[in-house]
Amino acid sequence: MSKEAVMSMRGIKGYFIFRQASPFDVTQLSVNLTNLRELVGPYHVHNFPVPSVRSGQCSNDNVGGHWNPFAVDTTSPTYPAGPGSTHDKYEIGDLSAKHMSLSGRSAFDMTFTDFNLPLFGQNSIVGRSVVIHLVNSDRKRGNKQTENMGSMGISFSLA
Ligand SMILES: [Cu+2]
Repeated sequence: MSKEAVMSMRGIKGYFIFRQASPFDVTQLSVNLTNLRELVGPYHVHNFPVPSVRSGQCSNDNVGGHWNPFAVDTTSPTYPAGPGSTHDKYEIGDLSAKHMSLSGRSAFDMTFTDFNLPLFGQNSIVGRSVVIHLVNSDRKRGNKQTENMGSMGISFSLA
């Protein structure tokens, strides 16, 4: 299965592609973004889709907190501040902590392997949203509504 979230907001253009061949395979996450102007940092899968009536537009719509079906405690002192821990230690949706922040970048073109980012089953990210946050957003406040650089829906047509 392959799902794509395409964005073109506030001058930023690019996409996230999520690929997982079966529930028993790892997920490949490809991130390609241009014209970031060093404005953004964290990016996450949030709980709810961007309302379809406004999708494609820049939005601060409430898409809920980070997708975290295993209730990993991000306020714990042992919660990893960045990449390097096994993926089960992070919220499923905390993509930038698991892989790499966008901060300080003008462009970004990377592919990551994620052992805990399902496109199948009850913990799937399909039908949710990807949110890119301004660089000065606090990760621990990321569960609340902070300034978003733009939200975009992950396509969830399952044909
Ligand atoms: Cu977020």
